[in-house]
Amino acid sequence: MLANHCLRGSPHGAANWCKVAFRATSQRAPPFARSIRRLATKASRYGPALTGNTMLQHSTKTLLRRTATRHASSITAVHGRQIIDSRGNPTVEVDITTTDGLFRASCPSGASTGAYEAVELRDGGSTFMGKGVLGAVKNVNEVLGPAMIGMDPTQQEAIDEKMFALDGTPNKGKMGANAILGISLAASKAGAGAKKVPLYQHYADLAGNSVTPMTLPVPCFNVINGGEHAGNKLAFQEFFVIPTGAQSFSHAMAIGCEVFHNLKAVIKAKFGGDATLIGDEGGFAPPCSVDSGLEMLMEAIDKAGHSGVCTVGLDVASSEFKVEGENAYDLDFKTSGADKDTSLKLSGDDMLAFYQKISNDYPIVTIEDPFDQDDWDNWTKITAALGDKVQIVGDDLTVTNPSIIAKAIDQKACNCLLLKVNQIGSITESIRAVQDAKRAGWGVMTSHRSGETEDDYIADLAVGLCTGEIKTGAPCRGER
Ligand code: 2PG
Ligand code: MG
Repeated sequence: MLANHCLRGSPHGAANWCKVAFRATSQRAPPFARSIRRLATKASRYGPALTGNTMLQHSTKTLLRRTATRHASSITAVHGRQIIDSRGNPTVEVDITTTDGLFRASCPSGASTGAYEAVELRDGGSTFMGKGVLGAVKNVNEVLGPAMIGMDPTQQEAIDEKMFALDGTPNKGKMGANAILGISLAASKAGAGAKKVPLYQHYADLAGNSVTPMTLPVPCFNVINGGEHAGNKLAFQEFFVIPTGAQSFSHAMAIGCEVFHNLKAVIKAKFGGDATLIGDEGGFAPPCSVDSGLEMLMEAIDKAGHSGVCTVGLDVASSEFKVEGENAYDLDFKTSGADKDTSLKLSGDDMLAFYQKISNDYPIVTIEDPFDQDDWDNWTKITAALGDKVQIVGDDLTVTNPSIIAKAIDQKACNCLLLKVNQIGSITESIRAVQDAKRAGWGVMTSHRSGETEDDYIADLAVGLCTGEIKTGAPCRGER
C-alpha cells in the first residue's frame, strides 16, 4: 500500500518518488540490516509534515498526554567507553542508567566529512593511527555525564542545552561532538524508555509530529561504492538503486537484494570475481567509470526483472575531488603521476552538463553533493537547471546545521537535506534542521555514516521525523 502524503510540499518533480514511502504492514524484513529490519516491524505510518502552530499544538497535546501517564524518571549514571566501528576505528559508546533501566547508544563516523561539521574529538598520536577517542570518553565520564545526574531523560532539549553550555564553543570543539552526541542519543533512548514508547514515537513527539499515521521510508541501496569509500578509481562515491515502484517496504527490500545479487553477476562477468569485493558501505567497488557504473546498474535492474520499478541516484561527494583554487573537479583524483587521465578534469559547467546528460540517459531521481561545499554558485545553478526533476541533496553543503540550511534555503542551493546527526552533534539540533528543511518544502533523507556501529537509531529517526527516505548502504554487512 502506498502513502501519498509524506513530505507534502516537496516542490520538485522528484517529489513523486517520495510518494512511495511505505505504510507498514505486518511483513517482516530480511534479517541482514538491523536498521531496516526494525523499520519493517513497526506497524505504523506517519502523517504529513506539520508546520507552525499545528506542530506546536500536536507537540503540546502529545507531551501532556504522555507526561500525565508516566512516572518521573531521572538519570542516575552515565558511562562512556571506546569501542571499534565498522572500519576498525575507535568511536564513543555511552550507557545512561535511569530509574527505568540502562540505555546504550554509539556514534557513527564519516570518511568524506564536510569541512563545517561539528568537531569529532580524536586523541592524535600513534595509537589507533591517532584516531582514539579516549579524550571524548573522558569528557563523557568526568564533565558531561556528571552534569546529567538527576535530569529527566524525556527533556531532550534541556539535556542538550546543558551540554552546549558546558562545551561553550560554536562547533563542540571543546567536549567533542562525539562525546555530546553519545549522551544525546543515549538520553533519547532513555526518554523513550521512561515514556514506555518506541524510540520512533519519542522522536515524533519531540518533533511535534502526529504519531499516526506513520510511514516507512523508501530505502536507497548504495550498491556501487567509489570515492573515499573504496580502493577503485571511481570518483563518484555512491550509486543507489531505489525501488520507488515497490508495493511495500518488504517488497522494496526484496528488490534491493535481488538487484544487488544480479549486479554481482554483471560485475563478475565483466571484470572477474576480484571486482566483486566490497567497499565501506557494503556495495561493490568495481573498476568502472560513472557511465559504465550506471550502465551496469541498469543491466542488473533489468536482469532482476525490476525495470520500471527502480530509479537510481548518486552521492557524488564532490568536495573530495574539487581542485583547490580552480572552478574544476578531478574525476581521476585517486591517480597520480604519469597514469593520471587529465581529460577527467572538468570545469563546473562541464560537471553541470554531465549531470544533465546522465539525468536524461538514466532514471536518476536524486543527486547528492554534486558540487563542493563552498561552491555555492554551482549549487544554485544545478538546482535551477535540474531541481524540478531531480532531487538535489545537501550533505557536505549543509552538514545538518540549521544556520547553513538557512543559507541554502535563501540561495535556493538544493531541495533536500541529508540528515546525519553526528554532523551537528545532538538530537535537538538535528530535529530543528529537519523542521527547517521541511518548512522550506525540501525533502529529507536520513543517513548512516560510512563508519558505523550496530546502533540502529537512524531507523527510528526516519520514521519519527517523517523523512520518507533513508540510505543505509548496501544490503550487505551487519551494521548496514
Ligand atoms: C555520505 C556518507 C554516508 P561519509 O557522504 O553521504 O554515505 O559518507 O559518512 O563518509 O561522509
Ligand atoms: Mg554524502
